[in-house]
Amino acid sequence: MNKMNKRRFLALTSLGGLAAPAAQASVKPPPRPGPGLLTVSGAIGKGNRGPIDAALDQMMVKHKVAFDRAHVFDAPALQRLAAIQIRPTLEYDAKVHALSGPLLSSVLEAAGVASAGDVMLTLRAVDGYAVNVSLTDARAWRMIVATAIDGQPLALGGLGPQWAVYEADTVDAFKDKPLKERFALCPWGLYHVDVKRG
Ligand SMILES: Nc1nc2c(c(=O)[nH]1)N[C@H]1C(S)=C(S)[C@@H](COP(=O)(O)O)O[C@H]1N2
Ligand SMILES: [Mo]
Repeated sequence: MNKMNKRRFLALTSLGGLAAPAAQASVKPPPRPGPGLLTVSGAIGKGNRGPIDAALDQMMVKHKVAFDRAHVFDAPALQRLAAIQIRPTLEYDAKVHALSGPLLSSVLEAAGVASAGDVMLTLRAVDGYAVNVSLTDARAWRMIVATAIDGQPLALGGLGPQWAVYEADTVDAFKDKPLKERFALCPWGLYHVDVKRG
């Protein structure tokens, strides 16, 4: 028995007498969730975190984000949603790349956003860039929350950890625009979505 295990064993036995194997298994801590990568607030379901913390939620405070509860997705939570793949020509290198991740509408559904009626979204990125799109448009454009490019996870410092993006080449609203004008509504480094009902 190593030092840590011994300490834990002593703690267990002092709390509950000689712990049976089943009792020991039941006190095993749950797997530590990964870092929150995407926070959805506003007109959501019951959420999985409380209000914005004025002291510790520094980036959101700087970006003037406010909420009394929110739904935070870590990487496994995003991976659990059905992923789709799109193949847009990107403006950065004029090449086709494979981008994959859940539909933005699937992410919102998982956060308990009711799809009926007018829903406006603010998609906010780590550099403060933010755009407003309606859920109706996001659906029509098949906007995804991309988490991988060409099979590699998107990185913070590149286009990640998430990129809200569509296949501009095949979407009527964008396909005839010059490449440099197709992705203005696609924040890379997406980390927050605010949901408003009209
Ligand atoms: N996070 C973030 N996403 C962004 C932008 C940005 O400044 N920050 N610019 C938008 C605009 S206006 C365009 S045209 C494209 C390309 O801009 P970029 O060269 O700044 O990536 O990305 C869009 N997504
Ligand atoms: Mo732009």
